[in-house]
Amino acid sequence: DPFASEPGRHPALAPSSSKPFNAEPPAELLVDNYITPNELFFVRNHLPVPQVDMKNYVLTVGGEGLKKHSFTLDELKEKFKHRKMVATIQCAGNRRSNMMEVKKIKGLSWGIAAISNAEWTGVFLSDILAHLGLADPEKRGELKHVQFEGLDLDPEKAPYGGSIPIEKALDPSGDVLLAWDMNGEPLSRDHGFPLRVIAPGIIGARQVKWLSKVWVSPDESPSHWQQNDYKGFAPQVDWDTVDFKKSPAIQEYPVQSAICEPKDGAVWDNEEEVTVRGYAYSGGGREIIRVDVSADGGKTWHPTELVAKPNQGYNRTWAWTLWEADVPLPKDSKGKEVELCAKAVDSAYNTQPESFKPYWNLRGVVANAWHRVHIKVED
Ligand code: MTE
Ligand code: MO
Repeated sequence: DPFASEPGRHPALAPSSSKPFNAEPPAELLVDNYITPNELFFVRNHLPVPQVDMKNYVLTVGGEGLKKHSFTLDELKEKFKHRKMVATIQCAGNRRSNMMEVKKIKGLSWGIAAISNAEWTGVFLSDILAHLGLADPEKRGELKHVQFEGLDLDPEKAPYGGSIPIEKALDPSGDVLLAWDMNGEPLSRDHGFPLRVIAPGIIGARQVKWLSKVWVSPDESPSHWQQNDYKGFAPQVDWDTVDFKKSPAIQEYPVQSAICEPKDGAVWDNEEEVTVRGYAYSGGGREIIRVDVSADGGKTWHPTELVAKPNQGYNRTWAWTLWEADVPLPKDSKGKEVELCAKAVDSAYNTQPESFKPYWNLRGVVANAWHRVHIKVED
């Protein structure tokens, strides 16, 4: 059994799949903490968790036409400046279950909590690439992507992999880290021990765990997850007609928000107002500037208070925002069902679409329509 040596996990992480392990924390616990406790951080594994023997661990760094280097973890820590950064990771499949309400989708039925926030410590990928000589634009030539490989292998012995554009990797304001530490502790086995990529503002899939290789190339990662997964399509594209070559791999996430409390189906005991709490996040370093909530299915909107938010700078805002509001309930709500909706606005004034229907896609990725929760007001 390739899954015989999986790590232990916190009981609050309810798995949507156990082999490989995939789990999200309860949404109400998620918004209790600006920094997600390590044991509650969602887990998204495509393959068995590898067992890494530190006696043999090295990171290989190189690329087409470049000199190859290998670093032990200690060498990486000695050679390059240490950086700390708070960043949110969101799986591109977050909220797939909401999108599935429109039409069935093949894939894990993630709720709203395939997203978490942590402080990471590591070294800048841009510093390592500068060490390879790539800070000089002349040297870059046709090199366009930075590919990552993990130590987890599929049944054909191909590693998990992903890539990001070289511009993001080289930009010191892009803040891409190779991180060994999460909230002041070494990465746990589930989160990529001993080293992972933190490519902030980009979907989780590219933030390769159990990192073994960084390779600069004219091409994107050849891995299944870069080429034939984590891509969006128009709603009419189905499994008979899909051509994965026709759509670019998702990198930056669009603007997102969700209501974590109350829960869908909750019974509410106050007919005047309802207290609503949730998170908001946008990709590409864009800051959340506003979150609006409705208690009448989107007819009228109320402002929320951004109760915990990052202060990381223009197009460099990598961490999520938590928000809260006391929203007046419509008159005569007693005994009735009420639809709560939330939508966020980011610093590029992007906002969330009203419904999933025109955005439904067969992989169920980037599901970011208004989040809707139905509660019953007590009689
Ligand atoms: N890296 C490796 N090596 N193997 C994986 O299966 N899953 C990716 C990414 N990195 C994955 C990986 C996906 S799809 C996501 S969403 C994030 O890891 C999740 O990170 P987490 O498990 O630390 O929350
Ligand atoms: Mo993911």
